[in-house]
Amino acid sequence: MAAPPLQEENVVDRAKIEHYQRTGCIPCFRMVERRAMEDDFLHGHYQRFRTRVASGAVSMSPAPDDEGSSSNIPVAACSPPWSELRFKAHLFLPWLFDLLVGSEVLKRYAETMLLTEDEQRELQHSSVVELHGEEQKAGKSKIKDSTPVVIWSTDFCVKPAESKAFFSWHQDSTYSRFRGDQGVTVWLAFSDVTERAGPVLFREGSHRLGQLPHDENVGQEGNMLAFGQTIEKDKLEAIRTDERSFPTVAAILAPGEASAHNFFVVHSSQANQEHVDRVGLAIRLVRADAAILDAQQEDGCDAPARLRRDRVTLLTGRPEDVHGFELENHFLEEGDRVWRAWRPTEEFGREEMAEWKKSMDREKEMYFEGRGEGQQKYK
Ligand SMILES: O=C(O)CCC(=O)C(=O)O
Repeated sequence: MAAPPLQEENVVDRAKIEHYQRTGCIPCFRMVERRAMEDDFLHGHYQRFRTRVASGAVSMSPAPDDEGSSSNIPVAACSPPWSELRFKAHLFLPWLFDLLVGSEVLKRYAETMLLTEDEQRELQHSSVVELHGEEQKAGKSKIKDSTPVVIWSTDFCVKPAESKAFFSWHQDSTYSRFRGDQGVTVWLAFSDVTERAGPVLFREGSHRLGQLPHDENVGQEGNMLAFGQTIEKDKLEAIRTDERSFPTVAAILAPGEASAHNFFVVHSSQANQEHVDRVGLAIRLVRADAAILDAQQEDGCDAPARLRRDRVTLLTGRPEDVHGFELENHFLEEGDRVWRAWRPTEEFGREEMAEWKKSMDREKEMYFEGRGEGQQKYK
């Protein structure tokens, strides 16, 4: 089915992209069309999801290996907790999968924000209209042949009403281990995000600082990050007090609007003082060629290039152009080397939950590599 034409307000214009390249973030753009937001579309879906999880009705069948175990002791189905289900929910919620993978706006922003410097230079020669105007509205893009972009992960970021929950100052590159030019987080608002709701705060221009050292504060009260990771004190102080070089900007959003930030951008968010929960979905987008790790990226490691094996969802480009990452929404049919597409069709369905579990296990393997058992827990 052809994608619906983009509305004027959704067109990615050169000014926004130049702003992104200069500051490392876009504080607000409309991702979900206004007309699609009627009837509390996003928040309603989210509420039903939460209610179902809270009722304990989400159950995971045991893996086929367990079912066939020789012990003859039946293995009980388990109910994964919210702290896990909030990750990669697009794999078992068809509405969420379609919202992301079907979004022309997300695709246009993704492929434009993740251009390499060479690709950017090449595109300087294209006119604004060709690149970002009429062609986009017609569902075409001049840059569609560039490197594919994948959804590396998604996570619901929920700060309960009037809670002290916060995210300390950090960079998304730290544990994802992708560089700033390889990854961008698009943060989609599911509720109104006012000044008092603890919006995401960016330090503009901080992406130019590259990877900064972080300290861990595991178990720090209220910190919603898995390891309480925070930029090292002295470095953070230098950035915090330099409002001239790194101005603070808050992502104040209405439902359906989104912000975007480069994986190297220093950001945080403070307590939610509103009487309602603050709800957003962080969509982590990565260039498909980021699966190829070079020796430089591996701290002090002289080993030859190797591939990352994270499971990811293809957003733009062709499955055959993705090397290293394993695709969640495309697979090679055995025998005839033909790519087939996959999408979730049943909410919390058996097959859907099995795919989700496979991806979560792989994500944890990559994210917690080298950590002890006790620390392998998502918040
Ligand atoms: O939801 C928040 O307030 C912060 C989330 C965040 O740090 C991120 O999405 O990278």
